[in-house]
Amino acid sequence: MTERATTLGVAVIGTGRMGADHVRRIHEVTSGARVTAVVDVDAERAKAVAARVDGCTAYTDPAAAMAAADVEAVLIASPGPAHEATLLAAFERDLPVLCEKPLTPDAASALRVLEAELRLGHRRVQVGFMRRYDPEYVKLKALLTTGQLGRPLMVHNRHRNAASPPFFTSTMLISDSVAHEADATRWLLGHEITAVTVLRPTPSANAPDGLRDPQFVVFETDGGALSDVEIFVNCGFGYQVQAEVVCERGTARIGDGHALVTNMAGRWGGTIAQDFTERFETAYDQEVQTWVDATRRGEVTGPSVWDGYAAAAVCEAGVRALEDGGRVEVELVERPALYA
Ligand code: NAD
Ligand code: ISE
Repeated sequence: MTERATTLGVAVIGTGRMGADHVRRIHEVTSGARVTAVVDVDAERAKAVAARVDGCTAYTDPAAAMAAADVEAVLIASPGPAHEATLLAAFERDLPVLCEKPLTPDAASALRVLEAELRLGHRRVQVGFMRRYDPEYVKLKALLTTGQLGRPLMVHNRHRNAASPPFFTSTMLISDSVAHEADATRWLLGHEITAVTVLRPTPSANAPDGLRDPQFVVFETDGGALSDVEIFVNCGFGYQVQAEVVCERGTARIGDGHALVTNMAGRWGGTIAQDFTERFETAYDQEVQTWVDATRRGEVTGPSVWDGYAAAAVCEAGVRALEDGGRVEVELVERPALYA
């Protein structure tokens, strides 16, 4: 494939927390791309974000932005329920897409997206499971791949947010947050998740009224491993994502945040990141750069629509387990050859 000579014109759709951060990233950090359009149903927000970038036009309709001559690729950062319509519109123009996780919030809509990409006949989408680009997760995956530790038996994940946004619901702890561990577990182990159990301790007094926070989720995999997730989105003290893989001959653990340890006045310690933009800054930078580079080469790499669909199916089983209690099996269609 020949690499394109000009920079890639990107439309960023959704200019909230994540979208505005991606606009800044493409403008200031990423090479080979420029933001030529931003889209938000909130016109004032779109205009305010567009004003930060020379030559960027604000739109309220994703289809109008995709029709513009200077838009060659699309980064979707609207809320999960809006992703399907935007993905299908991008497929109509055969535009390359980086779609924030979750691909969609449920398995049926994710399957419709998968079927639409299959009709195109080629991959068009990289799904925003950015942990696959985080240097610590990359090291963990590389170590597991060497086989030195033997067969993975269990994964212990902790996923803590300082506070949840006002719109957060009990099911979103699974579909929006644990979606990351569904993907990380599949990717780290190379297994599909076959069943989900969700246990619910008495909610924290610091959780908003009615929010089932924290939750304890257990995945079973087709490789005979277990992966558990503590999801706690109002822990108060910061943003923490940790993973420990227990194997037959040893264990490996990431996310302790020991990059800087201080000793002072009879105490030792460090700091804890306060949000995802801080903890995963390098991962987002790598994710977007990888997407731009692959797109300019005419390729699609990284987490696929299949990965997005599989994570959505796991989360759907998780939401049922949360609501009804007990263990719920994950239902997946057969994996198409496009995603082999
Ligand atoms: P947000 O609510 O801060 O922003 C969403 C923006 O999209 C809002 O400005 C809203 O007006 C706009 N919007 C809503 N519907 C739209 C539509 N149909 N077309 C265009 N714009 C629309 O949400 P957020 O926290 O930025 O999350 C956005 C996406 O990013 C979600 O998919 C979320 O799961 C994902 N996210 C990923 C990470 C990560 O770590 N990878 C972190 C946070 C959010
Ligand atoms: C958010 O959407 C993210 O993706 C963050 O990475 C996660 O920590 C948070 O819980 C989600 O709401």
